[in-house]
Formats: sequence, structure tokens, C-alpha cells
Amino acid sequence: MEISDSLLAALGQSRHIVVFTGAGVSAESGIPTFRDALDGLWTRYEATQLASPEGFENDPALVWGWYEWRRMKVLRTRPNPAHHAIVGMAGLSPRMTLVTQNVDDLHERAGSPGVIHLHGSLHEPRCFACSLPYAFPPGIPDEPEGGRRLEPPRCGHCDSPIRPGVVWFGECLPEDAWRKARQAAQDCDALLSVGTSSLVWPAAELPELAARGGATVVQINPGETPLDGWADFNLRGKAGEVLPTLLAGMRKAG
Ligand code: BV8
Ligand code: ZN
Repeated sequence: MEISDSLLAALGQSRHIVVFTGAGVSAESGIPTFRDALDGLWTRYEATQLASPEGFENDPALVWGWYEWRRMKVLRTRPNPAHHAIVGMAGLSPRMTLVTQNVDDLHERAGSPGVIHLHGSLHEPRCFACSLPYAFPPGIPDEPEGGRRLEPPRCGHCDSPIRPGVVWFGECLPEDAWRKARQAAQDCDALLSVGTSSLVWPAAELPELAARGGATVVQINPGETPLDGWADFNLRGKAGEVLPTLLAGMRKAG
């Protein structure tokens, strides 16, 4: 893939770059994207039915099994070249803010500091009722038997079921994370939207906020998204291939 000189110049002159990532940045680590995660037992469900408080209350074992299966896949894999290239780009930029919709810890494991998680994390479960944090037993969960239904553990304080530490549909985003992400989008000179379908709100608003603030908006995605019509640069390809090429171009441009 050819990276244009004008894009390299825009990034080279940026004093603040925001990198905004979705499930696509973890796809080459073998982590299914949100919709692709609906296989096997979960094929007949809409993601929003499972990733919601109602879905959990309705069938805690189905939802907990889905999240434990996803957590197991994260623990069994590692960051891919996309995560590592983002760390490399941060080293070339005066300031980078990394905002992710992902609930995995692959950005952290690649070495990115201060990752802003808009939708929470698989690694911070808490009590569904009293929000007391829950500590997972060490090690990697086994492939849940019987097609992945798994009773959630109970809270040591109030005996309610433990829930995943993610933001479900119909739940508010963490206030501090959302405020920081909006501030960074409004302040930045360039925003890279990487591997997101840009369908989930309010996160999907960030590239528009950046554009309104005069930033250059770059999209990296092999597929089509609502950003196609107005992003300044559309790099059609996989994050694990495009980001390393972009990083090499930035290094060469000096
Ligand atoms: C809220 C955590 C206020 C859980 C997630 C109608 C219109 C507008 C909004 C709404 C509406 N109805 C309801 C809403 C609000 C709702 C919403 O946006 N719904 C959508 C479905 C329309 N939003 C909310 O509810 C939010 N909260 O609004 O609060 C409020 C409060 C109270 C009452 C009322 C309102 C909370 C949303 C957070 C939901 N939680 N994640 C979990 O992970 O289980 S979102 C979840 O879906 C993921 O985080 C992901 O970001 C998102 C989308 O899933 P995917 O499509 O898989 O992932 P992604 O978007 O990243 O797409 C994958 C992309 O990667 C694709 O484009 C693909 O082409 C690309 N790709 C694939 N391979 C590669 C690649 N790219 C690069 N390289 C590759 N190799
Ligand atoms: Zn409790």
C-alpha cells in the first residue's frame, strides 16, 4: 500500500495525534470482532441482546459463558503488528492519545501507556448488584464445557452474580474516559480511526469531533463504514499491514 506524502506530512506536523480503535485492531490477534463473536451457541442472538443488562439478567450463564470464552481467547493470544505499530508511532509524535472501544488488554500488553477504554474491560469483573470488584482465579479459563454456558461466580459480599466489567448497550460510558476522549478529539491535529465499524454511539462521534476541530481524519479498515464519505484519507486494508507501513513512512519522512 502506497502512503501519500500529504498524509505523511500531516502526521509529521501533528503535535497531538488521537488513535481511536475498534475490534478490527485485534482481529489479526485472532480475536473475533463483535459480530463475529456470535458463533456456536450464540449464533441465534443479536450482540446487543447479549451485551446488555437485560441479556445478563435474563440468562446469566449464557452471557457469562460468552464473556469467559472471549476472555480466554484474549489470554491465549498476544498483540499483533497493529498494536506494536501504534506504540512505535507514539514514539515519533509529540503527543498521542489512544482511545479504544475494545475490552481486551492487547494495547497495554504491546506497551501503550494510558489507554482510554470507552467500553470497559474483560479483566475488571464486578458484582452486578453492589459493584464490588471481583478477582479472577489465576490462569486461563478452560474452553467452557457444554457449548459455553457458565454460571457466573457470586459476590463475596452480597451473593449476587458477578458481571463482566464492560459497558453494555443502554449503559453510560465511564464519565472520566468519555470526557478525556472528547477533549483529545477536539484538541488533536490528526485522528486515526482504526478497525471500527463506526456504528456504536457515542464513541462513533469522536472522528466527527476531531474533523470539526480541524483535524485530519484517517480511516484504516478493509471494509466500508459511515466514515468513508468524509474521512480525509481512507486506507483500505488490514490494521496489521497498513499501520506498520504508515510507521515506516513516518520514520523515513523523519
Ligand atoms: C449509551 C462492550 C447513553 C461490550 C460495546 C440508535 C442510534 C444511535 C445510538 C443508539 C441507538 N439505539 C441505541 C443507541 C445507543 C447504543 C448504540 O450505539 N447502539 C448501536 C447498536 C446503534 N449505545 C449505547 O447503548 C451506549 N451507551 O448510549 O449510553 C444512554 C444511557 C442510558 C440510557 C440511554 C442511553 C453504550 C455502547 C457500548 C456497547 N458496548 N462493547 C462488549 O464488548 O461485549 S460496543 C461493541 O460493539 C464493541 O465495543 C465494538 O466497538 C462495537 C462494534 O462491534 P464490531 O463491529 O465488531 O466492532 P467494530 O465496531 O470495532 O467493527 C469491526 C470493524 O473492524 C469492522 O469495520 C471491520 O471491517 C473491521 N476489521 C475487520 N478486520 C480488520 C478490521 N479493521 C482493520 N484490520 C483488520 N484486520
Ligand atoms: Zn455484591
